[in-house]
Amino acid sequence: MPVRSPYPDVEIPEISLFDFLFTDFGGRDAEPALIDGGSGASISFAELRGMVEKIAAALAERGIAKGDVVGIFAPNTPYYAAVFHGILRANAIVTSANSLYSPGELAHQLTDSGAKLLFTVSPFLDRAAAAAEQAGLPADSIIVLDAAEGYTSLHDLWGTTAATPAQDTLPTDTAVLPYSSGTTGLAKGVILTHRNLVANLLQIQQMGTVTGDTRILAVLPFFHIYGMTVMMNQGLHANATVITMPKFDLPEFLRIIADHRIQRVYIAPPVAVALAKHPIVDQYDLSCIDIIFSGAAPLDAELGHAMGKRLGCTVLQGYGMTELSPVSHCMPDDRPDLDLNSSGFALPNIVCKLVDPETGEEVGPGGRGELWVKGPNVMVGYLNNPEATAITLDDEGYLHTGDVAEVTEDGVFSIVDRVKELIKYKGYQVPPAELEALLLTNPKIADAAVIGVRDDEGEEVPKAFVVLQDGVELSADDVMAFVAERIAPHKKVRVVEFIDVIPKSASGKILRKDLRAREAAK
Ligand code: AYL
Repeated sequence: MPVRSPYPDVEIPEISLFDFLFTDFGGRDAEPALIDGGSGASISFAELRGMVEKIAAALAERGIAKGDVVGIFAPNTPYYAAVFHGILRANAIVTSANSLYSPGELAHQLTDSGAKLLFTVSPFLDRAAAAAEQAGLPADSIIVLDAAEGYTSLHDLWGTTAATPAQDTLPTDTAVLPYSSGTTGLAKGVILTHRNLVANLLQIQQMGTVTGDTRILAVLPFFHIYGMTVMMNQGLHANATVITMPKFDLPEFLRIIADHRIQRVYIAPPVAVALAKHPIVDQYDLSCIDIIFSGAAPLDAELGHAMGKRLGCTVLQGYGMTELSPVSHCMPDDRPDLDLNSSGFALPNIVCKLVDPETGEEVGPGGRGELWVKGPNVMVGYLNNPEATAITLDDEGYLHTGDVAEVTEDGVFSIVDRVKELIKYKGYQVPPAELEALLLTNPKIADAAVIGVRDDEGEEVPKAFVVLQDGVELSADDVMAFVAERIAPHKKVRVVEFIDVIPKSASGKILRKDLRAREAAK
C-alpha cells in the first residue's frame, strides 16, 4: 500500500511564481527581504519588486522572450534574487550554475540548456567568458552583477526606459533548469515548472514556522535547489529576512549568525561537524538560533544531537532531491522528538512507495525499498532526454529516487542506502559517469570506474579504479591532478586504486556493485 502524507492536502494555486511571491508582502514592503551578510547592505521587499520589474524590462528590450533560457553563475547576494526573479518575470527560464564550475562544465550547461544570456560577477568573469566562448555565445551576452570594464552591468539595466513586459507565464511553464545527474549518467537539466516551485513552497510551509519575523541564513548556494527553494524563495514567501553569504567560512558564518541574530540555519551535514566540534564556536553568542535544519546528505544523529546540545537549539533533518523541487520529507518544527536519523514525514500532497529493487515488490513498514515519490513537486522530466526521464518517472507519476528507505507504522521515513550511482561529497553531487568519461580522455588510462567510499571522517568521497595502458607509468597523484585540473573542486577524485580490469556486465555496464563489494571486503 502506498504511504500517504499524514498531513491534509494543500491547494496549489494556478499562478506564476512571481505572482505567488510578489503580490502581497503582508505589510512588510519596507522591511528587508535580503541582507548581504558581509556588508550589511539590504534590499526591501518593495525595492526587490522594483528591481525584478526593471530587470524584466531590460531583458525584454534585449530580446529575451517567453521560453528563453538565461544562466546565472554567481554567489549568494541579494542581487541574485533580483536577477532570478527578473528572468522569470520576463517570462523566461533560469538555469542556475554551480559557482565552482570550470569553464568546460559551465559551457556544457549553457549549451545543453540553450542559454542566451549569462549573469555573473566580476571575480567569475574569466571562467564565464571562457565558457560563453566555448558555448558560442557572443561576448555581449554576459551581464555582470557588479561592474567590469567592457561589460554590461546590472547598474546599466536600471537605466532602461523599456516597459516591463506583460506577464505571459502559465503555471505549467518551465521556471528553472537546475542540473542534476539523477540516478545515472551525466548532469541533466531538471525541468521544474512554476507550479512545481509554488507547490513545494506551500508543502514546506505546512511543516515549519517561518514568519515575517524570522531571520534565515542563506549560506547554502542559491544555484542549488536547496538554497533556491528553501532559503531564497521560502524567505520571500514568508516575508522573512534572508541574510546571504557568498561562501562558507566558519568564523564569518558564526559572526553573521551572532550579529544578525539568525534564528534559522539550513545546513548540509559537514557544517554540523564544525558546529558540534570546533572550539571557535564557543567564542560567539549563538543563543539566537532556534532551529538548525540539515538536508542534502545523511546526518549522523549523534552528531546532530551534540550540535543541538552545544547550541541549545532544535535540530531537524529533511530529505529531498533536485527532481523534487526539492523537499519531499522532513521533520516538522513541532516534532523534534522524532528520531534524528530519520527524515520525518512525507510533506502534504505526497504519496510514497517503497519498492524492493530486486523483486519490484512493494514493501511495507519495517521493510526496505527504493523510495518512489509522487506529488505536485515532482519534475516534468529531464531536458532533451526522454530516455533518462523514462527510467526516472513511471506511468503512474512516481519518481524513482534511487535512494533506499524504511518507514515506520507512523509514517516516519529514514533514508538508509542508495541504489543509484550518484556520489555526494559534502552534499554536492558528483556524477561517477562524468569522472569516468574524463579519466578516459587521458591517453595513459585504458579503463576506469568511480564509486563513492568513506574516508577516515566518514565523509563520502569519489574513488577511481584505474586500468593503465600497457607499459605506461602514471601515479595515483598524477591521476588525481589530471582530474582536479579539469573540474570543480567538489568533484575531485580523492582515492585511486590501480586494477587489472574493471568488472563489467555482458552488455558492458560497469558493475559498481562488485567494486563496492571489493571495498567492503577490505
Ligand atoms: P540533490 N539523507 C540521506 N540522503 C539525502 C538526504 C538525507 N536527509 N537528503 C538528500 N540526500 C541525498 O539533487 C539523496 O541521495 O538534492 C538524494 O537523492 O543534490 C540526493 O541527496 C539528492 O541530491 C531539504 C532540502 C534535502 C534540500 C534537500 C536536498 C536536495 C539535494 C532536504 O529539506
